[in-house]
Amino acid sequence: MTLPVLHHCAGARSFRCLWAAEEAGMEIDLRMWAFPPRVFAKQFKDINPLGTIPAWEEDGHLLTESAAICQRIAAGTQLEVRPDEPDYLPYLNWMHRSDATLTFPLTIVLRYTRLEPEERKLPQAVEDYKGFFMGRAKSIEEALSDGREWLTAGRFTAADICVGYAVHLAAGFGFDKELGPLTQDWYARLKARPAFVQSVAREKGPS
Ligand SMILES: N[C@@H](CCC(=O)N[C@@H](CS)C(=O)NCC(=O)O)C(=O)O
Repeated sequence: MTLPVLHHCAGARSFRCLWAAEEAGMEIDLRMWAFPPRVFAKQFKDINPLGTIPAWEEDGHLLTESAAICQRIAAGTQLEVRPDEPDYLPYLNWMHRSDATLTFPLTIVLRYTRLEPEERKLPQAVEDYKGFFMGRAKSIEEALSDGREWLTAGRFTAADICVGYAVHLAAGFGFDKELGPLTQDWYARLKARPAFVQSVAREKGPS
């Protein structure tokens, strides 16, 4: 049997997929690349012409959207919220919000703090897009304000993984400390999950 292949860079959005696979107990063929592969491994474009991470190969198909890959991994497990469940629609919305609305502003922060050379750094863009993220992240605090432990369906799902990664990325810039208390507690619960810890260890590789 050929395992699905996950192309991953440590800390990149593909972490969602690695973590989801660990949570689901799904065996994958993990291939690590230096970030960004567009620069460090030109041959990566032969796998994913977009040059982006993640890339997921399965049954002759290529998936390049981290949330879609998580949705695929979650299918048939407790990580998915099925269409016949009451929280199916909020689940879908969180899955898409996780990248399009929450991760996007952080990529501007990442680019103009860490990836560009000194002369191309843009403090104004960093401040503005941090503001975008912080404003949009209030939706997480609001969702948790009724005492719920996880975002949807009364259990941990792929929505927690996908949105959790955005908060994890924000934490890399120290923004987590400025998030609401419920969001901070939820993020602490996410980081304490054995599959999260295992995924961090796995992306680091054998020590
Ligand atoms: N919407 C896509 C975005 C993929 C994406 O832009 N990935 C980033 C890494 S987190 C990337 O590959 N950036 C490097 C580049 O564009 O060269 C997803 O959710 O997977």
